[in-house]
Amino acid sequence: MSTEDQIEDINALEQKFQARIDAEQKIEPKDWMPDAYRKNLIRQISQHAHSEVIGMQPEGNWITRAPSLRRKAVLLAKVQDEAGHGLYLYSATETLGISRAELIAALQDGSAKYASIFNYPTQTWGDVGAIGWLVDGAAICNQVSLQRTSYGPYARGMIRICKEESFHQRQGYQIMIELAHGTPEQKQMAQDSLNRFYWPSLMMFGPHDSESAHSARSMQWKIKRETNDDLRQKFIDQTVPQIEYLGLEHPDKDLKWNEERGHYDSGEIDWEEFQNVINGNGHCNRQRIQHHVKAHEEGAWVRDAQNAYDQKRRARKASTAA
Ligand code: FAQ
Repeated sequence: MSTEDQIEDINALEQKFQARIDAEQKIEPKDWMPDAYRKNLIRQISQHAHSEVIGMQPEGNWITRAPSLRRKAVLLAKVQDEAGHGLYLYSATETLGISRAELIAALQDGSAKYASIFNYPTQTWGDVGAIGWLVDGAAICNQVSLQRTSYGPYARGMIRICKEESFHQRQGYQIMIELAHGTPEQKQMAQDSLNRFYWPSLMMFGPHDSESAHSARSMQWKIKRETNDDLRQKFIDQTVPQIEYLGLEHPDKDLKWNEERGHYDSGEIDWEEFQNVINGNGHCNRQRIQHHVKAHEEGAWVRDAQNAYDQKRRARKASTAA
């Protein structure tokens, strides 16, 4: 086949692929897909997986210090759920032809990112409430729309994950309700956590659409179903009455209802801070990766045992088949 024929062939395949996407058909692992679609998915889903796993650290830091046995059990369950989300998402990424070991190596050498929010420290119990409420709240906003993403394994993973995230958000908001309606010191703790986690939560949605490198392609392929700015706006709007109910002050002093748009206008995010954090210079970036490397090394014996067991099982199967 000549090079021209090959190009024509690829063009035809790409058109057919886009037609399937436009018709809302899911793309499955064994289907033909453009290489750029595969690579973009590996990038996004694996970074999502890394976020879930690294995201265990800030809250995990409070498991031994939770204020009651009940709170401890709830937080433990939530943090374990995040590990599960990471596993679903790593499995979904592996269906695209990349190994878990390669994905982990990319996280540890810094070539793959994870959500910026997890590089902020959790200084008080109020931060655990703010994370559940705001961080899981922002994650749900985004993930509800990803339930309709075009790649089948990712979409199915998202449906399951969203159910669990809703519980996470409620447990965080409940902590905030108790603090905000508690003693003046507790209320102050809730306000302080809201002040520190509000802006970083808005950054979770990524840069403005005009600055977003991947959005146009991802929207065309329906990997993303809503843009960074549209999702951020949804989150801003839904958070206002929640802050009012808590009786706390809104951290955005420029926030104003815009009758014409039917949305809140808000102050500008500190994009310099965002760039610093995603480029590895946030408060906790180094600590988060060091901790991951240590835990991964300490878990080597589990992977070795699993591999040895698999080898034995395969050998046994081969000898009974012979
Ligand atoms: N942090 O062109 P775009 C959770 C990077 S799950 C770090 O707009 P895209 C649950 C971006 O990767 C939270 N990096 O990118 C939980 C790209 O860099 P690259 C995670 C960011 O992909 C709760 C560059 O900037 N959720 O929290 C961030 O089209 C509590 C240009 O950006 C997901 O991952 C950021 N915030 O849109 C767990 C959802 N924003 O890759 C534990 C799935 C942007 O070229 C405890 N992901 N970047 O090197 C997405 O929806 C998208 O990937 C976006 C970014 C919206 C995050």
